[in-house]
Amino acid sequence: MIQRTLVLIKPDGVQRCLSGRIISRFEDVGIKIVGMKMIWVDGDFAKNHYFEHVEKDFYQGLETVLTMGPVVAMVLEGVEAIPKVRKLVGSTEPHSAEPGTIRGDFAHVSYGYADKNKLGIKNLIHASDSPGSAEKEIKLWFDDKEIHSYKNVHDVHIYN
Ligand code: 3AN
Repeated sequence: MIQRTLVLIKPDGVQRCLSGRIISRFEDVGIKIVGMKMIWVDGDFAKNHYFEHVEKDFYQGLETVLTMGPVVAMVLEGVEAIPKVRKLVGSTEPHSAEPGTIRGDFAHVSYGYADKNKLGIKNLIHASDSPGSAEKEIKLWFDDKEIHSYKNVHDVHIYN
């Protein structure tokens, strides 16, 4: 099934100049970028995006990290793109993320270190975790007119 998913290169990824290398991970597997922009969000927007975490102990650090600079927001499209992108991203804690994943290759910090130093965990990237959250998150970050249907060189091998 062809799915769309929301991916954010968070401010730590943008500021570490990793945007291009992260985007290449998705392009390399044939996943298509159908929407992309740079946006600097505020605390209210962050609370909407992370509504399910607002009451948690780590929320303030999470908001601080998401709002500390612009993010690169993308809508990606591909076959079972939601789980595939999550697999490419790797597990939430960089310390535990497998080598070969984006978080495992480009970050290493543990929850223990972040909590002890009262820091948000800087794990570079966000990716929708289910069809329901992808639908909500794409609506929150993108207008319909910012999402484009077009053909690229992978289509011939995906649709044929
Ligand atoms: P993911 O981004 O892998 O989908 P979620 O949705 O469970 O992870 O959590 C959203 C964000 O909240 C994570 N990306 C991470 O920055 C932060 N977070 C989640 N759990 C913790 C935790 N136990 N301690 C600190 N930050 C956390």
